[in-house]
Amino acid sequence: DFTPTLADRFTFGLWTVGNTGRDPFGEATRPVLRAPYLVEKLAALGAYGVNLHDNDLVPIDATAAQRDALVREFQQALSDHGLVVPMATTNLFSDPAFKDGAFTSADARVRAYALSKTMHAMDLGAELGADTYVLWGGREGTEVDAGGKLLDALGWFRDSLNYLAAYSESQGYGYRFALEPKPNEPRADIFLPTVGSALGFIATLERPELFGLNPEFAHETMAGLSFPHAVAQAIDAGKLFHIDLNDQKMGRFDQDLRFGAENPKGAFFLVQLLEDSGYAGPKHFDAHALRTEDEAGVWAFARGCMRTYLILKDKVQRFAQDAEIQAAIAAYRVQDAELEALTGTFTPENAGALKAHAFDRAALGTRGPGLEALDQLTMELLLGVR
Ligand code: GLT
Ligand code: MN
Ligand code: MN
Ligand code: MN
Repeated sequence: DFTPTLADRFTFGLWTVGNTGRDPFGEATRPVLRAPYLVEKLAALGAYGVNLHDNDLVPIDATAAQRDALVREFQQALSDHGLVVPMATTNLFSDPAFKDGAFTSADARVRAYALSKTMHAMDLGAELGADTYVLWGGREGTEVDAGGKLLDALGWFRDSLNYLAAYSESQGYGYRFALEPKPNEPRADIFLPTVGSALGFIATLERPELFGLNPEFAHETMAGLSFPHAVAQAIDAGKLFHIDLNDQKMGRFDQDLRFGAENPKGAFFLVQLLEDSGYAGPKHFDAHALRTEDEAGVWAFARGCMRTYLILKDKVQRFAQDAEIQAAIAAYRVQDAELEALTGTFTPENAGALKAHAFDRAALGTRGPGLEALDQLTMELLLGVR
């Protein structure tokens, strides 16, 4: 009946169900909900965990005593309601100090503050049991490039990530770091804008094995790219460390819509990819209720994210068991034992035989692979008539 269980490993951020509806043009439309209350409500809905930025729980100007009291109260709520904190991250975007970047600021003092703040936040995450550390560089970017820092910024970013990985190891935290790309908003051009850029950058780090991706559905969509394609590349590279599920209309401002709300077909192929590849990490919904909603709308939003995932997971199983669909896929994937023997391994003999082989180019170009019929079958399955 599409009711989530802990085994589904669904998580939300404190900042997602706690979103008050503020946007660049208008004030909050909902009151602030405190972290222990959010924990209680998420647990009741069947979530497995809750993630946070340092300042979602502890205000940036809190005293040490205030911090400890808030953390103790939060830990009590977690244990009372059986929720875990699998992921933690740093708010390096709200405070005006970070207006021109954190790790990539041209001001060495801001870069140092960003490192210091992140180490404190890593301490907090470790205290709460998190094993994944997300790095979303919201302010890491530019509006104008007159400052001439493009190459320096990449170097500063790299130095910071190397430093933080060394800190994690020195403390025995064992974090896996997940970079979260986004093309723009709040900066005009954010550094490492896509999954592909982040993958390329990780290869240049001192400890690349400690770094992977936290791709977000909305962010690749904002870049005009396919989220399932991006996630497939992250999986292929062994770098899908975490995932942010939501939805987004292409070419719009950052919307963070309920998972599956806008592009259910893309969401279906994403769920298929996650389920078939055996992705075992948390499934994190990084989205929020529409600004129009009251608190009831917030919980309808959260329940909807999880239900849609489970409904699509059920569709994935039906897809795999649908004889007509599977026959169409089998027909689509043409096999040829003789040629595959020649292409499987390079030897001078295989290459020679392949070069000498006479291909029926016209036949290859004439054959229709049946994708219209296959896609229509998929649509009918999604629309509930098969
Ligand atoms: C912010 C952003 C998200 C990131 C969060 C983690 S913060 O809400 O829009 O995509 O995942 O820093
Ligand atoms: Mn967003
Ligand atoms: Mn986002
Ligand atoms: Mn996100």
